[in-house]
Amino acid sequence: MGGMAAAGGWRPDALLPEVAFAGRSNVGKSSLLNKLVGRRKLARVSNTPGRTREVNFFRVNDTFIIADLPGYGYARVSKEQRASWRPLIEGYLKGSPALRGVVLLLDVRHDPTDDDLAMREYLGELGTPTLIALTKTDKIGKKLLAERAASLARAMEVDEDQVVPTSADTGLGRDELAESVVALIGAPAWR
Ligand SMILES: Nc1nc2c(ncn2[C@@H]2O[C@H](COP(=O)(O)OP(=O)(O)OP(=O)(O)O)[C@@H](O)[C@H]2O)c(=O)[nH]1
Ligand SMILES: [Mg+2]
Repeated sequence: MGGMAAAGGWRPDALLPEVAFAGRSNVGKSSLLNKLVGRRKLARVSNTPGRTREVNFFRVNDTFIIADLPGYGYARVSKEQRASWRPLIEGYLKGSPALRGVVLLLDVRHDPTDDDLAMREYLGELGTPTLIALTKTDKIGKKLLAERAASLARAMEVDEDQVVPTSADTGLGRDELAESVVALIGAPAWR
């Protein structure tokens, strides 16, 4: 549909309910979004972390909108670029009246970074319904996955039923995530 490149910049009319994908750079936001909507190249995936630098909006089935937020916390971009992300992401979250919830992605192999915890706290302050999607679960075994899911739920202070293990490679969690997103979309606006 288009993108929002700066805080307060263009965004589509808030006529349809909206869900946003947020997370660290390279965590797998664009890949999971593509998997979720069943298109290969809807959202751009790359080996260059920090690639998504705008809020990109995708209309799904003419019924809702998914916003792919720029990844935060990538160390190798310039200071100015990093500084521009926070107002962009926060401006989007505050200025999107149709936002129904956020899917916050965490790489299952890593503990949350300070940026992840700050994002979680910010969403908590806003009162935004939040789901945690664990990404790249194909990279670890099943037994470890159960442990990681429990430990990451604790670290993020959410119930385990708000945590969805996923893999853009194997498709694990795709249907569960779709159901959860549809539930968010169907819920009344929280603000
Ligand atoms: N094995 C595996 N690799 C994945 C998975 N999801 C994403 N990747 C890889 O991780 C890298 C980053 O994926 P992206 O989807 O571009 O990540 P992003 O969060 O959108 O990154 P930014 O747009 O830079 O914030 C790519 O090389 C993907 O192929 C997954 O579930 N399993
Ligand atoms: Mg991306």
